[in-house]
Amino acid sequence: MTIGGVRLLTTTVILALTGGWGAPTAPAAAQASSVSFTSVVPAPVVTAPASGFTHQITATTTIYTEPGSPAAAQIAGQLAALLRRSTGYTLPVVEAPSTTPTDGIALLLSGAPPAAGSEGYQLDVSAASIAVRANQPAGLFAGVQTLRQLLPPAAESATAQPGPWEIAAGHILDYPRFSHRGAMLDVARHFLPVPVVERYIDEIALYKVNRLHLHLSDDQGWRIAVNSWPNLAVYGGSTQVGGGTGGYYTQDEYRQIVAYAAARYVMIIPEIDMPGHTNAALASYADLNCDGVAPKLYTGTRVGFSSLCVSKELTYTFLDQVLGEIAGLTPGAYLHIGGDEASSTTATDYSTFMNRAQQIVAAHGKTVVGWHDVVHAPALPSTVAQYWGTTTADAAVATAAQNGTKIIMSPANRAYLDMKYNSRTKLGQRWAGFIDVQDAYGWDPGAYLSGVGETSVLGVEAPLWTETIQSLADVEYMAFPRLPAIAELGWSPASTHDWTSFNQRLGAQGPRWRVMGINYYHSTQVSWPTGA
Ligand code: TNX
Repeated sequence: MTIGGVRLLTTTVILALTGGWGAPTAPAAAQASSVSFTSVVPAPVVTAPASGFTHQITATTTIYTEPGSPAAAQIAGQLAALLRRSTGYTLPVVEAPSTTPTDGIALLLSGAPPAAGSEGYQLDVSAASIAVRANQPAGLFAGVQTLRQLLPPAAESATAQPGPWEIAAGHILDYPRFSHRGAMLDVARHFLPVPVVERYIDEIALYKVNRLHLHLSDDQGWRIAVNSWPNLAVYGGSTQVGGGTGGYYTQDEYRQIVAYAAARYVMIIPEIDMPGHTNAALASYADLNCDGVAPKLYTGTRVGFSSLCVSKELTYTFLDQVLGEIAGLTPGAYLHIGGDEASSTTATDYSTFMNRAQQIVAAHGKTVVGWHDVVHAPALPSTVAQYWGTTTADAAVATAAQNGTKIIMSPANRAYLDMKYNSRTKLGQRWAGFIDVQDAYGWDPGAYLSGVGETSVLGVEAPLWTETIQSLADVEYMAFPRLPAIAELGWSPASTHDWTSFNQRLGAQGPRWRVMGINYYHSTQVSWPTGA
């Protein structure tokens, strides 16, 4: 079979769907797979299982990419690395001109339908081969994440497992509903070191989340080295909530996170929160304070008490230099400037400040994201507002949206991963209410906020604030299983929204998370398979 032959298989699969299936020859060993073709999270746009036969990955399976496609080769390398660990097979990655015989897994940047767009893919599994086709590398990566979920959970194992490695046959065509599918980590309240951030990137990417917003500064800590203002990290980053030693990313470490994310098609969106949430900066430089007196470092969890000095010109020099350095380290289009809970700044000062801050970001070639409070400044036309309210109506946000402002939906009572699941949850907060899986899943980002319709919504984001969160295990406990719920709202068409289906598919992730060592919360709302 050739890569060209793989293309032919598409025709075959489509024939199968229209009733023209002949007598597919399944390998003798093939039997019903333990993993259903319909257990993928987020739900794909079109799923067409071809029941009755499976594809088997074996010791002779090869992973093919087309020549001259380094991005595809890199994605193939990632898949090979994952499966070599668990299967023990060699799984060579081979560049195959279209005439080379293949019987394996083909990852192709050709042959995908236009409907797949830039982030979508088409996946065809037959007895003989697996083909993922995409128009862009991001889509190929997304298709591989789907393929991972079609394999038995043991495929995620770090050590060799017995197999067999069967995948149910069928066809998927898939692409996202929204372009922004985000997660946020607050690394300011408790510092989270690089390996934790990288592991979280791996975990969110499996669910086709393509943005990681890093909340890099707050009252309790400044977490990124800034060469022009070195005390920010060295002093301002020296503690955290509860009084630990805190920490910060060097610029090289931040670049490492950006590169790690980029290799998983995740864009890093850095946030420097302002004018409030700035005690760590104000403590690091007395001159930033209106009265010239530096406050003490802060290790509590109150909000709303700090403000940069709006009337001092030095404040804007500071913004220009800090945001300039961060813009230079960040390939993504966005800089997040917070703007939330500025309750120690007057409304007039808030407008003055946010207007200048937005201009500074624009001058450094980036698009502003702000918490939705920014619409009161008002927002620049290009500024994206992140809705974090707990109500389904906000007149100022609706007006901004009607005037063209794009909105990221993070309603705190639905999408905040730091809210407790219920009254018995030890970690987390409760100010926005308890959020179990059904609450996280049970809303429509395109129709949630009155006056903010689908076309105004850039996407969704699940923030994880870390006042009570200190470790990877804590992060995982709060994110799983709710993060996949928010991820599905961001990716899957509204027409697939169905709790019964989601519950089944989410439950099927449990055995996978066990193998991956993810410390997930066993919500009683989810029908976990036995043993999960
Ligand atoms: C509100 S949401 C905040 C954060 C807190 C969070 C805790 C938002 C934009 N600001 O400062 O960490 O609540 O849930």
